[in-house]
Amino acid sequence: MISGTIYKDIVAAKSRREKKLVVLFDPDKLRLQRMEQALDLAVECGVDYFFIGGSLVVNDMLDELLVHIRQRCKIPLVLFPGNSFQLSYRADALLFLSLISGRNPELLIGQHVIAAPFLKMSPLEIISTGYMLIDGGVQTAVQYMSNTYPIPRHKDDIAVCTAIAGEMLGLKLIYMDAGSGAQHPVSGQMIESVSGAVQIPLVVGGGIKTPEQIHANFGAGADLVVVGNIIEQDPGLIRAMSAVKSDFM
Ligand code: 1GP
Repeated sequence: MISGTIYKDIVAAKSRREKKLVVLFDPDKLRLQRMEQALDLAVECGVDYFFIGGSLVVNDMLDELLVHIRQRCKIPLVLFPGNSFQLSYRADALLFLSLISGRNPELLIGQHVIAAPFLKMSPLEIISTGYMLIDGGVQTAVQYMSNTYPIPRHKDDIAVCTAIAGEMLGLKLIYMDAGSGAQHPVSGQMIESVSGAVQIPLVVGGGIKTPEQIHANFGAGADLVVVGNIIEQDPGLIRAMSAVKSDFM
């Protein structure tokens, strides 16, 4: 893969109405045997990206994990960092997340200032992302760690205005996340409202468990869907989940 092309590829796919499936690996939650199975299936079934990160990473496994995956396959590795410690040159790109649903200045701009000199020197493709936490029915790790309130799940208008503001600020992606292990994923109605209001690509994740939910999210306007927990539990689902993309080609 030529470096610096991930965002361009995402935009090009969106213009062709193609959809992308993302598997999230949380370095702390990985069980090696299942990850091996997930990697094999991801390659076989054409998973588009791996996101790597978590709200709180306790083990110092990030570099090791990235090297291991890179040895096994060429699927682009995109850092999805919970904080400015989760950075590594061994990935291909980084979602430079601004938590625009919250009002915590550290996660809107503070950590970004700290990380900026490292990122400026790094070979990573930096993708500025408006990260919107949506209430998923349970208090998720990201909600606690970020010290922010999520957007209420039925307040589509707040989500729409937040996404529009993010786009106007020049952010390149909107990521609507109900949080890992959410009881209720982001609703189809909210996805539809937000995707209709912004031009930039839309990433949706949190609590998604079935190929049918992925199909519904793509149909509602998500350009990329992220699955994490459920793949950790049952990597075999990658096959049916990847197959959903062909309905949108
Ligand atoms: C969380 O969107 C991701 O940030 C994935 O969530 O682990 O619930 O699939 P799950």
